[in-house]
Amino acid sequence: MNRNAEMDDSSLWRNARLATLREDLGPLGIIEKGAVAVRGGRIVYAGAEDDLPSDLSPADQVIDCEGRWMTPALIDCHTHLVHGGNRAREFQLRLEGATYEEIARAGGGIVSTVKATNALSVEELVAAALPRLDALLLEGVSTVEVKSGYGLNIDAELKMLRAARQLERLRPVRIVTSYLAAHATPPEYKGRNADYIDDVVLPGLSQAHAEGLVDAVDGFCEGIAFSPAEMARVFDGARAIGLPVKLHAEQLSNLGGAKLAASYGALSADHLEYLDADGAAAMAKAGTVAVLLPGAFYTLRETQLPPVETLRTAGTRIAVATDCNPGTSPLTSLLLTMNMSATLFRLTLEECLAGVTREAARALGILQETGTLEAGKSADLALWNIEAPAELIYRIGLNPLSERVFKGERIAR
Ligand code: DI6
Ligand code: FE
Repeated sequence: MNRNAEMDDSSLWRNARLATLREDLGPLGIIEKGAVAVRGGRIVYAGAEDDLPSDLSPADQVIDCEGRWMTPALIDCHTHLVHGGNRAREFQLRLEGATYEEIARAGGGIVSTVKATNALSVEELVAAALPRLDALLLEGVSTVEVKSGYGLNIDAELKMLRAARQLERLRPVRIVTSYLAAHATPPEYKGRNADYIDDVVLPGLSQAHAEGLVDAVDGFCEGIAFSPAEMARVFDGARAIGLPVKLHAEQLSNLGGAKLAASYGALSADHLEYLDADGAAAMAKAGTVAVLLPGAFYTLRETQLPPVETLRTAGTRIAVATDCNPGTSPLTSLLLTMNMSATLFRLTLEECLAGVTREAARALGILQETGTLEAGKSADLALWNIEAPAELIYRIGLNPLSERVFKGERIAR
């Protein structure tokens, strides 16, 4: 991946068709014949070229987009990108009939990735994650959320978060971290979730926070993981140090996790196949974004669809993400994620595109900074070789990215 040697102080992107994703401009926030002016890495104008204030033109660099479509750079708001090993063998076993829950209860699943992750150094974790990160970036992604959760002891959880932060220094990308020690119970704490929370999850959170490694606190609320009451203790810990929360909820059953998350003002509740109307309403009221993860739905051959119509009726915001993880979603393509969201979940074009831009930014609490083409935000842009936005969600396996811009800097494909 090449980076331009020098960062131009000012640039002007003209002759573009903009899908700004600004809600006040109607579906996709489209501006035909648009221009985007950038100063010091930030958007100072995104609108009709005809209305461009004269002091913003010329610029150090003027780029003729030749009528190409521009969107905000894409955001993957739910990944487990940093981890050791892979679970191809488990995939093979599932092909022979084993279920995800059976594998998890037999000590496979998450726990096998925990072993592989514990065995690696920070540098090795970074090296393992980079190809996955690069795959995302090549499709126009500029922000990636990365969770811990395969360490399950304090040192290894911190190691994962340090690796995640390191990625930001090695690539032109914004990394947002989530502390997910409450992902699974390690074998040495089997049947003793409360002790695991006391000994590892909460003290590890304090340490990680003290080192500036945590942007939010996550958990896996499920029969095979943590109960709502247990998650509430973790969330109390997050609240005590002023960190926002989010939750893997209602993925395999309905335990009321989404409602719990909403009661803590969570940024998002994720998965949600088994969510009920009560949970959707509680999320809408709290402003908690529903993050749908079609890669896990697909990989697990889930048949229970997330209640999309219920979410729409409730007015719950919807984002979509890869859930990139070695067990249930070995997926490193947001374009394919959008296609799956459309075909499997019947999300509209607007929902798919907003789901990887504006709503994904909202789910990470960074909508002020990125996620739409709007003056004041970071100049995180994606330019596409397409005739219409629907092509972004329609094709399977074609990457039409022309170029990506991160904080005003042009990144060659
Ligand atoms: N839900 C998931 O789909 C992943 N984690 C989670 O809480 C699966 C993690 C794994 O199987 O490794
Ligand atoms: Fe996940």
